[in-house]
Amino acid sequence: MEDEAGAADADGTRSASGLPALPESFLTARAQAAGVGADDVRRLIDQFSRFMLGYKFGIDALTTKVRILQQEFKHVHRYNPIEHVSSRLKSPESVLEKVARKGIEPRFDEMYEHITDIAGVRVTCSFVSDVYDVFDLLTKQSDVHVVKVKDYIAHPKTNGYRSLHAIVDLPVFLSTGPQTSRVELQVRTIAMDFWASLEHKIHYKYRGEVPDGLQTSLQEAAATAARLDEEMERLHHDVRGDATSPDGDDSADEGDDGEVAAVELSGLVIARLAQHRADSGEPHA
Ligand code: 0O2
Repeated sequence: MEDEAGAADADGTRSASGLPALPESFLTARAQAAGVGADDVRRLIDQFSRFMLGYKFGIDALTTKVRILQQEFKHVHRYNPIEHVSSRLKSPESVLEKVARKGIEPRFDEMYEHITDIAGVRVTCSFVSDVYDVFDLLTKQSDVHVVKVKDYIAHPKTNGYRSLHAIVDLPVFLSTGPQTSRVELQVRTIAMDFWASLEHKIHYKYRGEVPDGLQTSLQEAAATAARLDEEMERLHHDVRGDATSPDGDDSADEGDDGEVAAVELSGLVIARLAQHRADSGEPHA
C-alpha cells in the first residue's frame, strides 16, 4: 500500500480538495479517441473527483476510529496496542489502469464493487494478539460492515506474506445524506510490516520476476519474522501476565507528550484537591 496519492501530488495533479485529480490531458486524449466532447469530459472529471472524494472520507472515518481506540487505550487501559496507522488513496491513473487490467466495465457502481482497494488503511500493532484484538474492535463496530476477510496470518501466502485484511463498508455523512464508503483495512505486526515493505520494494524492482534465490531468502526472512512475533508475544505475556503493566507505559507511541502530561496533570490536580479538602476539614462526598 504505497502512497500513490503522494505521487499524484508530485505530478501537480492534485485538485483543490487535496485529492489526486485525473489530469485533464489524460482524459481528454482518451475522450478524443472515443469521440466524446469536451463538456462530457469535464462532467466525467467532476464525477470521478466526487467518486474519489467518497473514498477519502472513508479513509478519514476509519482512521478516526483507529485514533479514538488508540487514545482510549492510552488513557483508560494505559496500554496501547496500536503502534502506527497510515493510509493511502489509489491514484486515479492506478484505478483506471486496474479497471482496464481486470476488464471491469468503466461504470462507477462496477468500480465500487470490483476495485476494493481504492482506499486503504493500515494499522501496525506490536503483537499478533493485538492485531486480532484491534481488528475485532474495528470490524465489530455497529456502523462497520465487513464485506470480506483475508487472514494471511493464519494462512500466509506462499511467498511468506502475513497480514490480516478486511474490506469494510462504512457510512460517511454528506450534505446530501449518508453515503457508504469502501475501505481496505490491513492490520499487521511491526515484523510483518517490515517484511512486507521490503518484499514490495523487491517485487517492484524486479517487476514481479523475483529471482528464485531471492524468493527463497524472502521466505526464510518471513519465517524468521514469524518466529520473532511468537517470541515477542511470549515475552510480553511473561512480563505482563494478564494485567496491564504497573507503570502503565507499554505504549510504543511516545509522540503524544502533551497527552501524557495531561494525564499526569489531572493526577496532580486531584491530589491538590484532596489535600485542600483535608486541610479545610471539608467532608468527603
Ligand atoms: P499496493 O501497491 O500495496 O496497493 P483481490 O483480487 O482483490 O482478491 P488483491 O487485491 O491482491 O486480491 O487483495 P489482497 O490479496 O488482499 O491484497 C491487497 C493488498 O495487500 C495489496 O495491494 C498489498 O498492499 C497487500 N499484499 C497482498 N499480497 C502481498 C504480498 O505478497 N506482498 C506485499 N508486500 N503486499 C501484499 P496491492 O494493490 O497489490 O498493492
